[in-house]
Amino acid sequence: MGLLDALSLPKGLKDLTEKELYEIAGECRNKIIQVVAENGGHLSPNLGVVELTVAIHASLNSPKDKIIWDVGHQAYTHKLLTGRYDRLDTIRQSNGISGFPKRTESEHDIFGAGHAATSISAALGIAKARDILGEKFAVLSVIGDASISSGEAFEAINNVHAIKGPFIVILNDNEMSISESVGVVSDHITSLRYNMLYRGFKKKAESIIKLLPKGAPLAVSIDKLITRTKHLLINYKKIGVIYEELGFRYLGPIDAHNIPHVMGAINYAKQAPEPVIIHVLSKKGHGYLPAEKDPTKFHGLGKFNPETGEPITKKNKLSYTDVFGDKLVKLAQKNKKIVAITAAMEDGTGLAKFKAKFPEHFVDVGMSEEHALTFAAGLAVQGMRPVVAIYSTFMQRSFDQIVHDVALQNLPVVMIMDRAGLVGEDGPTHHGVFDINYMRMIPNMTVLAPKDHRELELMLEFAVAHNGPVSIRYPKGDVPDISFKENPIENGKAEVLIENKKSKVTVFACGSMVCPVYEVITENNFQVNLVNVRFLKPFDEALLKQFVKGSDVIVTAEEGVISGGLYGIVSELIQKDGVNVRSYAIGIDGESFVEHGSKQDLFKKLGLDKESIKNVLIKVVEGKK
Ligand SMILES: Cc1ncc(C[n+]2csc(CCOP(=O)(O)OP(=O)(O)O)c2C)c(N)n1
Repeated sequence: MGLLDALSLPKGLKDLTEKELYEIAGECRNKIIQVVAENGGHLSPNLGVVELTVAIHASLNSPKDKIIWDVGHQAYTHKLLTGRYDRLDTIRQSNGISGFPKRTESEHDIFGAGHAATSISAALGIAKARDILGEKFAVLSVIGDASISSGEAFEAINNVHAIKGPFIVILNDNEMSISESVGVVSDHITSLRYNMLYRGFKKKAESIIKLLPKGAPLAVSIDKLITRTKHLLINYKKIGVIYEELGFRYLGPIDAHNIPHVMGAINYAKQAPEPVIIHVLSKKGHGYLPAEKDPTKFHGLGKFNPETGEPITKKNKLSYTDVFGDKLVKLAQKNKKIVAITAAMEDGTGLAKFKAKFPEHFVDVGMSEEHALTFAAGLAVQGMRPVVAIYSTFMQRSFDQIVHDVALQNLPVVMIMDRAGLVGEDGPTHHGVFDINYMRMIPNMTVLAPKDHRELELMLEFAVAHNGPVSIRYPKGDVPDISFKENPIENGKAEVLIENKKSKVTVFACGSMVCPVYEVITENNFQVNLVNVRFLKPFDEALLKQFVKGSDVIVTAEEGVISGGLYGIVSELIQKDGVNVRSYAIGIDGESFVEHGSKQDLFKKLGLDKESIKNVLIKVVEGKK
């Protein structure tokens, strides 16, 4: 039995010696490596903040003091220190704890997350409420060097001057997003890291902190140091002063793996009358060699062997992401107007090969989905063919840019939405289940969903040649094994896959649901028509009318929310024509957010798996639905 399960946490941290705090950190690190090896999850971001998290909890009084994690993918130590040691093994699994902070899970998870750059805004709101209500507690947010360069973080920082302390932002600087951080803000933070003056400053600050008893008020000595250092900085292109001009007191850089140093800084900051930004330097993957060597691979991963760091299941099938990446390279060989854009996810979206082949035509804008879309609109104005690849869930960030900058001006921007549908273990913050709905309602948009890898290739060809905005959605994972006769893509035309003149039941399926429905029909010899929708917008109204005329029931199948989705489209059109035909939806009802869990479990629970589809079709064919 270790210290972790013997103590009452996080309170018990207050009575520990420095040595014991490091012991706790060691136990957390081992537990995290063991659990992520078994369950998959985020590893290198978590290993990078173990000591930092121990220091935060040893210095503050959670839940009275509020700790807010940006993105939240690095909160595993926080979970271990706040009563979830016994449940960490269940993390990301069906009915287990979440891989992100979640308000319903613990009173210590003051603000849920999953998407980046929300923490400073949320912290400001909490601090403002505290001040209005006359309450007394510290508010602290932890944000990475990539997330702090996102728009929302900038907007929040612009408001910091209006808030009183104790208000602390810890900038966790590891020089990494998922891959290397990009952009001027990141360069600026890096220059703070490497500036020799700051190295000197760091040493001095650290030696002073070291001399003081744990938790002692540091205001006087640090103040002196800051004044001196600030003076030097002004002479050195005002590096670092920028944060002070924005209303923060700047402390750092401090070694994030040095518990007493971080505690010294937090203990100072929690007594400061103004907002304080503490710049800490951490190493992603710290303490686990394979992750230190390749922090990108270990950012988020599946099960692996903890001895070697090797993945348990080797990837040997083709994913939609691979198909997209390879096809875009082929298209760009002929079409010199293509520019590929990612928002800090070049590997995840399959653009690494494109970047290697066409570096001048590749742009990583950082974690800035809003900017990515308007930037693409600008490229399109000048006659380029921008292809923006962003996961469905993060494309939500760009909604206004899609409406206002792209669609309203009818600009030919191609929007690629990977991870559309259920993503599994990452849960509700990451499921991409709303994109059919929000894309299809925008005028000028063309909205596509391929059923397999060949159709994705054809749709991509169509999209880069189309004179207007196009979105293409496809799911996480491998392409299906079935092969179909190839039908060319025609604007606004669906594809009839199974036609059964005598049948009174027609299924309209889109994207990832087409193949499982096809298999269920053919394996069971059901007398049912099957239409692959292809275009959610413009929708093939004529074909729908034709099938509605001959059918008693229309079934829709989609990996997304049905209200306003494919079911919404079909039922609106049926209503419009006042036809008397029943309709049935296979999809996600949208009444509650879909929890985390394996894709397999979620599909079963939501009635999207083959067994559920079969049961629906049996009942529909028998007239019982
Ligand atoms: C809005 C948004 N875009 C993209 C992502 C995907 N994503 C998750 S973590 C991450 C990198 C975060 O880097 P940083 O903020 O520096 O934190 P670190 O992982 O280095 O601790 C990215 C791009 C996200 N969660 N939210």
